Amino acid sequence: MTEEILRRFPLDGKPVSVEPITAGHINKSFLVECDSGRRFVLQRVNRFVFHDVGAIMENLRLLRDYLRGSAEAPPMICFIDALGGESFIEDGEGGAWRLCPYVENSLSLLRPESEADFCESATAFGRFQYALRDFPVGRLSDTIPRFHDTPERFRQLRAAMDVDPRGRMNEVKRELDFALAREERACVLQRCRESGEVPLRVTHNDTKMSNVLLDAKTRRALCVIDLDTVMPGLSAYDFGDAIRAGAATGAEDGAGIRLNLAYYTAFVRGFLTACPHLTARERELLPLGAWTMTLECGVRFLTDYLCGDPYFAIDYPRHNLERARAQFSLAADMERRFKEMQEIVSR
Ligand code: GN1
Ligand code: MG
Repeated sequence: MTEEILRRFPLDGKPVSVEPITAGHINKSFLVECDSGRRFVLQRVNRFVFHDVGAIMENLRLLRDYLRGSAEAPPMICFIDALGGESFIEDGEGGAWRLCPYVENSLSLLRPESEADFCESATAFGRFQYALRDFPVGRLSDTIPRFHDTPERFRQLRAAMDVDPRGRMNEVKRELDFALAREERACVLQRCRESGEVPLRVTHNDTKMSNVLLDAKTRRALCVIDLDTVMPGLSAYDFGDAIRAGAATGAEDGAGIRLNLAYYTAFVRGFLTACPHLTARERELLPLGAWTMTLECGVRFLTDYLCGDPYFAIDYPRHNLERARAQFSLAADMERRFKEMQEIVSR
């Protein structure tokens, strides 16, 4: 299949190898090498998750045109049009494929290896948001409607509980209690969005460390990737999701993970320096954003576990449950250290 697809893109040479890239829970990616030595990333977009691939590609086009030549923004990864001019290719079996250059001499770190790495990612995501501060946010489509609408994520959890299609509910009583006891506070951010207390921004919405490519030698940020969920959102989403994923003492599915305050501090410094435009209320909401994104992600993993894991790719049968537990462990630690988290932001 990949051979046929590749024939429809302007590669400069013949593809000599196509290897799967295993990072990411959603799309399928392949590293393609041509006989010229040039490398590309071929990607099959997950349509169960992204219903409108055209809308994603149109969002990316709008952003690319807006940021073209902007010195403020970190470069964004751009897809290569197919020979027929399409931004992606239909394979006739429901698959949507697209191609972008592989960024040579770059690193995509699952987790930061130093405070400096993490601060680099903060700067890159912060600059991305800052450079788009005047972009008319309403022109972007919601590629996944209500993506960080936490109350909606709780509704999805309750719907899964009502049906319990895999009979897994008895196994996850403790996790359900943990999440449901926190529902009210978890919905505060969404209320702030709805009341207009904080402005809608262009946000990335999936700000894991691995979504910033670092220069393998200098470890400076090269570009921001994985732009499928760039949508109207709150600054607290991007700050929060980055902290969730990068300022933890272990992996996303690591038992008993806690908050790494030194990494948290490094991220705050990078992000706030890159985002001088945030309002006082936005800054104030950042720690709550970190806690909310962590709890929300746990709720999403738990919901997926109850439903039989249709959404997130898993490596073993209870992987989504382990991920949910890890996120809840991190959220609980943030609760213990919330005052410190707030102080670091206000300093
Ligand atoms: C998914 O696609 P990937 O692996 O970068 C998910 C994020 C989660 C993340 C958890 C579209 O990101 O929202 O935070 O897994 N992306 C989508 O690792 O749902
Ligand atoms: Mg992603």
